[in-house]
Formats: sequence, C-alpha cells, structure tokens
Amino acid sequence: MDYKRILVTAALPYANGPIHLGHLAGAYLPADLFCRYQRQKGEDVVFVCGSDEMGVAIMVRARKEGVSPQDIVDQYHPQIKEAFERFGMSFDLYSRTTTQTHAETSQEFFRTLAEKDVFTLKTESQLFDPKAGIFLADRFVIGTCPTCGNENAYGDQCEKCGSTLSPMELVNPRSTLSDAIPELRESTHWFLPLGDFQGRLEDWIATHPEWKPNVLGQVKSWLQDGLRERAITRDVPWGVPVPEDVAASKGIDASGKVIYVWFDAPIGYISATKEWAQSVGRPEAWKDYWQDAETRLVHFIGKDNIVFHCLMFPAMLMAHGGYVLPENVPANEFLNIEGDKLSTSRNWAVWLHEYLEDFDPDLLRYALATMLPETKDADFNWNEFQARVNSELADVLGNFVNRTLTFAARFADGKLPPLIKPSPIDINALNAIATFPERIGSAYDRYKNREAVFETMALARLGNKYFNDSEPWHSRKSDPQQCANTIHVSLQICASLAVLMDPVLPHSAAELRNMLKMGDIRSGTPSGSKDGIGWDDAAQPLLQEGHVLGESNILFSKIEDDVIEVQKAKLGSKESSTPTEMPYPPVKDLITYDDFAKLDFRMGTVLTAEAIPKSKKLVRLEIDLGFEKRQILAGAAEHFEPADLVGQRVAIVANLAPRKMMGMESEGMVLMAESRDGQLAIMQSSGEDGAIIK
Ligand code: B3M
Ligand code: ZN
Repeated sequence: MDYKRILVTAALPYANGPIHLGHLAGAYLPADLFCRYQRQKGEDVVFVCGSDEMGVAIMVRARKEGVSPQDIVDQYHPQIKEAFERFGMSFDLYSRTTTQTHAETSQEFFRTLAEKDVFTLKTESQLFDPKAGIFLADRFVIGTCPTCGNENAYGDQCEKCGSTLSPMELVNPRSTLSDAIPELRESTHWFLPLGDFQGRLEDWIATHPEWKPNVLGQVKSWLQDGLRERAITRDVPWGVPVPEDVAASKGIDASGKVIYVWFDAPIGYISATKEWAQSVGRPEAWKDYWQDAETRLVHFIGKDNIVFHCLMFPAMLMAHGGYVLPENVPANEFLNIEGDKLSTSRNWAVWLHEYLEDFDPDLLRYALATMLPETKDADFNWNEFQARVNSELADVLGNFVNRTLTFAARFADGKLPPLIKPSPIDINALNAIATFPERIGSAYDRYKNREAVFETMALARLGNKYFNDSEPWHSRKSDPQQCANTIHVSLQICASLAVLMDPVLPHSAAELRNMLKMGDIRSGTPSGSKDGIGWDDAAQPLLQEGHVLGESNILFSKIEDDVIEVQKAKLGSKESSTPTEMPYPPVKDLITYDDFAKLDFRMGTVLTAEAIPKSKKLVRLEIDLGFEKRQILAGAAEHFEPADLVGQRVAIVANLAPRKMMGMESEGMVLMAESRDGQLAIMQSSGEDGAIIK
C-alpha cells in the first residue's frame, strides 16, 4: 500500500530516572534512524514522543526520594528532554503526559468508550496496605509470579517471564511501600474486556505476516492464551482523573480514582500529535495523521511493551473507531552491558547524560546501531565501542574523507577538478555509488538498521579501497590528470556519504557537508523545508566541476585505552548517577540490655566462598571462628564475587538458630551494612577469630 504520510512514535519514557543505553537501543535510536531516512526520502513525517509522567512507577520513585510525584517529573522531564536533544533525536515534538491537552484527550477517549458501553464495571476485593493506607496497584506490590516463580514480580507484570498480572494473582504479596502484608478491601473499577476484541485482533494481526518474528511470537502466544479483561482504573492519588460525569452516570464517586497509566500513556501519542499540530498553526492536522487510512503509523518500542502496543492500544483504537492501526511495531529485544543484564539499581548501565559529558553523540549512535538487539538480545561493551570508533569511524570513514580533502587542497587547488578520460576503476567507482541509496534506504525502510549502517560504512570502505588502488600519490607526478580524476571521484563519494550517513551520524554528516560546502539536505517534515538534497540525489555525482571546497577538519579521533578503562570502571560503581536522596529508615523499637545480651557476635575469617547454583542471592561461605568452622549462607551474591570474599574478616551472629535454605544448613549470619540504595559493605575489625564483639 502506498501511504501519504508517516506518523512515528517512540515509547514514552517514564520520567522517573535518566535515559540509559537500554532505552536508546530499544526504541529511540531505531526510531530516529527511520525518521531521518524517511524525511530525506521526501516523506511527510511526524515524529512524536514525550515523558510518561503518570503511573505508579513515578510514585514509587517519589516515595524513595521523599518528594512529591510532581517534583519527580519536574526534575526528570527536562533532563530527559535535554539529553535526547543532545543525542540528536529529531522529534517534531517531545511532550509530557501532565499537559492539559493530554488530560483532556485521555478523558475524552475514556468517555467515548464508556458511552459505547465497551467497559465492564466490577466491584472486587483488592490488596490494601493497612500501614500506608493505600490500595496496592501495580508496582506498589511485589510477590511470587504464579507462572514462573520469580519472587519479585510486580503487581502488573512479571519482568522475568513477561506475564501480565493483577495484584491478586501474586503469591505471597507484600507491599513495596511498607513491607506490610496486604489486607483485602473492596473497590469498584472499570475494566477493558480484551476478550471481546480477540477475534478482531487476530484477524488484524493475520494481515501482518511481515512483522518481526520476535514481535509476532509474543503476540501469538498472548492470543493463544486467550485475552483477559484488564482493570483500567486505579485507586491511587496520582494520574489522569476518571471523568466525574462518567463515574456519576454509574452512581460511583470518582474521587481518588485515576485512569491506569497503560490506558493513558499510548493516548499520549495522540495528545502529542495534537500539540504538534497546534505548534505548526494547523490545529486540525493531527486528524490526518491518526484518522486517515493513508497514514503509515509505526510504534518503536522495547520488547517489554509489545502487548500494550500490539494488542491493548489497538483494541482501544478499534473500540473508539475512526483511528488507524499501526502498520508496524518493530520492537527490539534487550541490550545487555558487558555481558550482564542491564540493571539501574546496581548501576549496571551507561547513562546518556554521563556519556555525553565524555564523548560525541555520533560515536554512540554509530556503535550502538551496529549492536542493536534487532532479533535477539545483544551486548554493548566498551571495547567494541572503541573498536567501532577507531577501526571504522576513524580508520575508514574519517581517513577516507581526510585523505580526499587533503589531496584536493594540495593538488587540486581546493576545488572539484574536472573528470577527463576516466579509467575503468574511476567509472566502476562512480557506478557503484549509484547502488547505495536504494540498498541502504530499503534496509532502513524494513527496520533493518544494522544492515543499513553496515551498508553505509561499505560505501566508505569502497572509497578507501578506490583511493588506495588508484595510488594518487604516484599518479600526481606520473599522470596529473589521473590524479585529478581520483580526487574528483573521491570527492563525489564523500558528497554522497555526507547525505547517506546523515541518519546514523547526523552531526558528523553536517560537518562533512560543511567541509564540502554542499548546502542543506532536505528535512522533509511538513513543518520543515522540502528543498535541499534528497536521499536519492546521492546516487548521482553531487558536486559540480570547479566547486569550491571549504576548510577540512578531522572528523573522528581515536579513543585511547585508558579512556575506555575509565568508562568500564563506572559500571556497577556506587557513585550512581541517580541521586539517592532516600530517607533513612526509622530506628526500630527499644530493647532492653537483656535482649541485647542474648546475642553472641564473633569475629571470623572467610575460608571458602562459592556461588549456589540456581540461587541469585545466596553464596555459601565457610567461616573460621578459631574454635570451630561454620557454613553460612549469605545473601551477598548480587554484591560480591565469591573470590573477593575469600580471606575477608567478618563479624557474625554466632548463636542464631540454624536455618535450611536451598537444601543447605546455614549456621549463623554475616553482618553487613546495607546502604539506603541497597549496597552491601562488610563489617571489619582486627579482632582475632572467635573474638566476642560487644
Ligand atoms: N513508560 C514503559 C516504559 O518506559 C512506558 C512506555 C509507555 S509507551 C506508551 O517501558
Ligand atoms: Zn513470571
């Protein structure tokens, strides 16, 4: 099908922390590559995103930092927005879900579905935290996943197996607010009966066999299990309020009830498009992008958001009527860091704003694009980043541009020399350029970014090889016209590169165009200019004979090993970039001296330490107390390597009744200091083994 326009969305990041590489690899870089390419191709593109500022994730962060949810989003939204800008995200609009437009748009959507009798209403017992005085929705409750046994599944989703859950399904639920065991209380909520849409969703999904296998796989397994209804309202004090008129018509008091974040967040894409339309002075234009069948709607997301974008939001759009459905949802898998799962709590993450303090955005855009988790989880590691920069950007692309411009300055008077009697290798090179725009472009259009970026670098490789094979350093004396031809052809390759590398390396491409004095490329948006050099123009020689070149600079410098070592050392380090203004836990109730005197603390030395298979947390220690040896299972596996524990002096509780864990006896407890952000430190003393601590 031929589309008239393209509407691109990238998942709305929660405004509860900064952006890291996992975010960029999942949704943002792929979306930006796609949009930059399509605009240059001359398509009418609108690209919207914004901060997701509602939902329990924000409230959890607010409680941790001891501030209000509004404070949290006001802190992170501008940070996220700025980091995206510096990275080169080419959003037409970056909004936030606390805007008036968004509240109205979500409420209007909710109202329409209520009027169409799409929802069901149910009064049910729900988990209530008696200490915090609040219903435990979503991430306010954790417990064991009934599907996979993960002990830390959230009330809305198990991040381990991907199941969507409701808090009542958790085994052994506990409140994340107070650790209290929840009680049951009754409350009435609106539900979206997804089962009613099962047939229509199946028919629609069947029209998209071309979607990525990782996406279709998840979608089909959801459909196979049968879609269940989902509560789309919550009793929490932060969110878009349930419209009072809708509640009143059912005899319900709306106060304290808000719309579930996964209902309002995707509507955020619509609100952002409305705000964009306002900003360009065509307030009705958003309708073309959402309601005209000739729109190609594409949602870029990470794999944990697949069900919401492929089933729930489409069901909402179907229920409302009059909206287009996504043409594709090219979700990426997860990005690991240095072989380990990305974890923000362990600071096993690379933060965008920190990266940008040390390096140019384009280096990361390029390196990350070569490592995107397009079909399966992928790994980012700093050595590979360094290798991509040094041996590809610097040695191939940068070197080729630099040699060409240096030769042009020295032996062609800084101008494009005429091409006279070209040799077969000159003609071959010129013919080869012609094939690149289509090859690179079709890869971007099919969401194969790694392939597109590989083909882009292939053009630079071709240039470098052509330059080497032509040996202009010889011909400059033996055959000056042949040397001039080499400079001519090499400059034309540089000019095509300056267009074709724009999606992945926008800042360097602009710099290169500047060095070549090429003028602007087309920006293609309805708000921007349609003039300038377009994508397909790069198939032909772009520079005219006699064209005067600008000043040349080094495009990419190499990165030294010690710079990379500094980056590696930041991983997992305690100086997390996320501010830890967590409150101190209150001091426990008073005890008597007699209570204290019952405890027997001793010094000891760790003799051996080994990981326990199948246990994430526990490590088995053998400890020498001087007078005897003990086996103790310590919950320290996530904080220390077993080898680092051997030889450590530790304080232990020596008279704790033995406990069985993972089929093994634990004969005591090792004392450790736990920081407010969960980091563990060993208590040390020079007292001899067996010494009493009092
Ligand atoms: N904020 C979840 C996430 O950041 C959510 C995405 C919303 S997209 C409409 O993974
Ligand atoms: Zn699970």
